[in-house]
Amino acid sequence: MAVERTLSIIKPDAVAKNVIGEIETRFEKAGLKIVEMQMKQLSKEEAEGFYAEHKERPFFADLVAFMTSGPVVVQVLEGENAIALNRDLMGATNPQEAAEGTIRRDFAESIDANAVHGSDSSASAEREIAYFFGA
Ligand code: RTP
Ligand code: MG
Repeated sequence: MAVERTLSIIKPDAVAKNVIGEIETRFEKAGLKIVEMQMKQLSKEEAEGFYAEHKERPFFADLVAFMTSGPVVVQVLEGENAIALNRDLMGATNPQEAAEGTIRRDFAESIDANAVHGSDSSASAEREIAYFFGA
């Protein structure tokens, strides 16, 4: 398996719940290394651009409103199979469907406030890392 990089976001609900450290510990214990990290308040334009693939979806306005509702931690995780491994650690989009022991099962409130984002493919990872951190 190849060493990969993936874009991770700790979303406003998890930051507000004071569980940044607990979430980072999950990544580190699974062997993922945090190689870039920034806490920031996303602007409406930044959130819209980041989730541009969803702009025609009915939940887009709510998603952008949520992602700009408070600070987030934007970061790059690196490790073997990092993209799929991060998605496994996160769990399903809807926390009610997320497997036991996943971040969303343990820390998320709802499908909107679902604690974390992770790139869903190598193409997404490349685009999303460049979006926040440059090439
Ligand atoms: P993310 O991009 O945030 O890592 O989440 P994901 O891949 O698991 O889910 P995705 O399909 O990319 O959707 C992005 C975010 O939009 C919200 N969503 N709401 N109400 C709905 O049916 C619905 N579907 C998606 C979620 O907050 C999801 O994380
Ligand atoms: Mg997604």
